[in-house]
Amino acid sequence: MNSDRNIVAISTALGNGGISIIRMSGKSVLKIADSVFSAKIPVTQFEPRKLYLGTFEHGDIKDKCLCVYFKSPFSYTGEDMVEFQCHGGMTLTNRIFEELVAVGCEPATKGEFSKLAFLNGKISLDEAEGVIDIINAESESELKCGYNLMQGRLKEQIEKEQNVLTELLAKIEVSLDYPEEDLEEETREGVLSVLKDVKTDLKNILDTASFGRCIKDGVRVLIFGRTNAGKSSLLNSLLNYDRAIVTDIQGTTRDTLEEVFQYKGFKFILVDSAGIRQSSDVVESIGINKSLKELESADVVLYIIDGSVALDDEDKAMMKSLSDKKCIVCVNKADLGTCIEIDKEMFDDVISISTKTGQGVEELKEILYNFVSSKNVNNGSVVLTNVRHIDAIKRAMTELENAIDATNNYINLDLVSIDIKNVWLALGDITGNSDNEKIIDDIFSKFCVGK
Ligand SMILES: Nc1nc2c(ncn2[C@@H]2O[C@H](COP(=O)(O)OP(=O)(O)O)[C@@H](O)[C@H]2O)c(=O)[nH]1
Ligand SMILES: [Mg+2]
Repeated sequence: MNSDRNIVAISTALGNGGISIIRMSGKSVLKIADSVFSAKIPVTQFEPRKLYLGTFEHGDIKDKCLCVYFKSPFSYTGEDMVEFQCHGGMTLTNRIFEELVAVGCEPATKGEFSKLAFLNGKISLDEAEGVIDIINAESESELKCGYNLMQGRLKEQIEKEQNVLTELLAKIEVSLDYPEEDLEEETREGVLSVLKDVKTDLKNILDTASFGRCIKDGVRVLIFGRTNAGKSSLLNSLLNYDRAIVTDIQGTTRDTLEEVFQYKGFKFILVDSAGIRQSSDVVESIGINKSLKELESADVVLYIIDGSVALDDEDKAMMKSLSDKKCIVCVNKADLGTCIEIDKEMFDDVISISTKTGQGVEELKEILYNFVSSKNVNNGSVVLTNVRHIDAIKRAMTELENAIDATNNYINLDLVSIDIKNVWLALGDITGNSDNEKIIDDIFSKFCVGK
């Protein structure tokens, strides 16, 4: 695609910094740059991908800055592009941007540069989404997933399956074109075996979604237990600062409190909750109900017990109800001595901690880390973190089931091939080769202006 638009945007974050980058894309950007920038040689004679020092001068704006030209198709958008690296600072950057608009550029919309890159065949849709993920990454693991996506790791796998399906469709076509050769039965066997292989591959990719969700949304860790067990103290210990109020008064934490905690590149959402006890206080009771509700959405429960006093029936009942959850029992206040014994058969992990001395806190972080890394089932570079990709693979799997059922039930292979085409199209939604304008617009609207 090559429209007549020449677009411009400020690509760096607006604020006071050393340098700002303003970039343009379109057929006439070299000419536009020539009208505002002067260097040793005219801009129109610039060698591509080489930085030139010169002066930006237009209207009442003047700056000594760098300029670089990327010649189509070897640019991010695939069109001619020119970038200015001017001195940072909101006023100067905005004014240069305004002058470029004055000389014929149109302000780019959100994600327009990347959309052009997609429309010009420079990147696939999922690779573009990898770019957004890199920009928005809050943890190293998210960054890694974004990088792999941008590098086309998912695309490679999806296109591999699509190629297998295309070959299959061709094979079916041949068997239908030459019915006299009696190829149909032999073909049917082959079709079934290939479809089953594709199903295994897609299932393997889909199985990474649970790990992907933990990476993208963070692992939800609920700190749960009786009042005064030391839940808020543990939150503070894990965060390494006093976030929650800690007192020896029962019912101090009345509302749930969430904080993000990062460890070895993973993101955990720590949820401190109101302690469980019978309470006549209306606010505290609402808090207690919220804690119980949080149990449903937690990936991991840290059940905190005050180990310096005997377990009561309420503790025992509560622990029993947690046995179907990933639960780490933290026997706290080890500095005061421990007088209780926990049935280690019932829980994955039981550790002795003291938020006062820090004992066991590092061990607890390791257990949380091992929990999330054990979810990395396929150990590969592809991890599904994007609901749009997950949805497309699920749809592809449903169509695949239809194709397998139809093949098993001796339905004519020309009808089976319709299901196979649908699998192909559902997969195509991931990379964007199924021409769905709505998805494309949705994706690029999530970008920032200038990317
Ligand atoms: N000795 C000792 N006291 C602790 C420890 N952890 C918490 N506490 C105390 O136990 C009381 C209740 O702590 P808090 O974190 O508010 O408990 P929560 O109600 O479960 O949130 C406070 O007085 C804390 O100082 C610990 O490891 N050792
Ligand atoms: Mg508390």
